[in-house]
Amino acid sequence: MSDLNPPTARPALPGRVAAITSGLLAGVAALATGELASGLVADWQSPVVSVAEAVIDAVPRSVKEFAIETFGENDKIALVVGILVFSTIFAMLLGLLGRRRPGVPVVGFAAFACVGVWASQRFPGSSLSSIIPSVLAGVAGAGTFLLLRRLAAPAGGAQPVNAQLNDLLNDNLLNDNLLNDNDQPRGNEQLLDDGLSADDGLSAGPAAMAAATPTMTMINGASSRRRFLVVSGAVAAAAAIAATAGRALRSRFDASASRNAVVLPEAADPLPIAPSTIAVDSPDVSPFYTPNGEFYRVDTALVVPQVPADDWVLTVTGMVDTPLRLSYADLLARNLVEEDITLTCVSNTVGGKLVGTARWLGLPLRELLDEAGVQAGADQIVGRSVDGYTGGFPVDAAYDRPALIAVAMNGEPLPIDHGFPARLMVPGLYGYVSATKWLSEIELTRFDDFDQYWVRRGWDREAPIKTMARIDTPRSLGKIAAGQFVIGGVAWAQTIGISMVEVAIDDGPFVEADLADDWSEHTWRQWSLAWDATPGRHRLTVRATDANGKLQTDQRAEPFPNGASGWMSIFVDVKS
Ligand SMILES: Nc1nc2c(c(=O)[nH]1)N[C@H]1C(S)=C(S)[C@@H](COP(=O)(O)O)O[C@H]1N2
Ligand SMILES: [Mo]
Repeated sequence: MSDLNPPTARPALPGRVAAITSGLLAGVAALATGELASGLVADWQSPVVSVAEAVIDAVPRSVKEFAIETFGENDKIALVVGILVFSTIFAMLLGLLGRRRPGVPVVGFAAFACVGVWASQRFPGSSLSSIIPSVLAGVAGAGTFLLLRRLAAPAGGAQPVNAQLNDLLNDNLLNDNLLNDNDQPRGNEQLLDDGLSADDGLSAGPAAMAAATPTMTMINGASSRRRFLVVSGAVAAAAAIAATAGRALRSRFDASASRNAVVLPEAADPLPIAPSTIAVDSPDVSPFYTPNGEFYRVDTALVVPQVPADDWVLTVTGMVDTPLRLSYADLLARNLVEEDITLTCVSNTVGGKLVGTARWLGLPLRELLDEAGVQAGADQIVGRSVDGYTGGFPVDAAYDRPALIAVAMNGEPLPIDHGFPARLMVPGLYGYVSATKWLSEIELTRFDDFDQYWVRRGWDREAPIKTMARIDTPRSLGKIAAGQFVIGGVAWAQTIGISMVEVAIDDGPFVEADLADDWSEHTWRQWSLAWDATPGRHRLTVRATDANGKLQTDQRAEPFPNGASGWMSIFVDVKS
């Protein structure tokens, strides 16, 4: 006991629980401030979203694949939750460290803000002002922490010995270089520490506390603890309101009102309505046209870009004689054409669902290129998105097939998820190179001069879609009744077409399936095969041959780096 400092010379420390709580609430205040700020200006983003998007762009493929395998379609939600969990743990740790050194959390929140500032400035087009949400978040975090810490450590005067003992037991360091501008009697540390952690006095109220504790110190402790709790509660409530308000304000920038106001022109030369003979007679085969709401979605955007049609401009740049600039109205005023095209994602596994067919309305890409005048030597067309994404494909693909700048999908303006106001659509090429959504620029360049988004991450430059057959019914590992069953599915070989689909049962021979009528070499083709199913477990294997007579390869390949291949095989249990 002899080495106890005189009471008046002892600086106060907030209790551990109070310190962690201060850090946590400061973190929550920072995040909420970022959300609120993001609701103020259209191109101010939530720092959490900016950082999450930066993570999506930065993580190696193996991590990305792990995330998709583990969380599936929820991978983006998992990322946001991960960032929130990391931020709150980081903030609590800062709170704890700030118990002795309040400068640490201040630096910590500044660092936190810097990450947000960096993430907000990753694109060449980012406005400088878009750093503001992160800066405000950092200031709110540091400020809230200092305020709460001060309320949690109102000490410096006389303190009961048990508080000092508690300090000695908890800490060995006695010479803290704390800010100590408080004038409250000592004794709160233990109250906050014990009280908050043991949860005993929270409902007792100051009167009960005062009655139960005879000394002045304890009465003051109770009231200062109460003040800490009240302010903490107020911070939490304000954060909830700020975050909610930010979200609500942000919905102002939603592009759906703009999309709803679009009046689509008629195609100059509309495609006929497809006859019913393009479909096989099975309700379990994927519909020929994939409804927009069921069309797969793949992109790197955490928050779908919201581009009102009136604000949208498309430029044609790079190796052209005359750079072009079109508004949405300019685009709609052109002679638009319709094309039925089956889009496929390179990440689609054998038998997977990342493929769909739609009727697209748009401007033939070649018309725009001819107007701009493609210069000799340009061999790559790069589509740039408002969100920084890029895809790139050979200039030839704009001329040897009906590539579009598409504005509509199955008779509706492009859904926002699928690229409103406009996207590229090129038959026969995987979406990552061709189908840039929220298109803002078409740049003519050379493959030698520019690597697009996924090419920088190791995927192939050239990405023709591989011929594939898929079984839609029966389901893999499904159970069906013995007797007549119609096996069915779809097969695709875009730009070539499908001439044959064959199915093998167990180790039996490949039998030719019935094909629905061919509609276009750019769309998939439905197929079916009547099967007299016998009880037991059976393996069904399917394979397609393209219109050039080329059988799809049975060589199994994973999607990386240029698309999956192999024959789809499933097992099915037939009940007697
Ligand atoms: N801006 C942007 N466009 C994009 C992508 C993207 O991440 N960002 N992903 C591409 C990929 S990989 C595919 S498969 C298609 C998917 O289009 P969908 O979501 O309309 O089905 O969009 C392409 N266009
Ligand atoms: Mo894709």
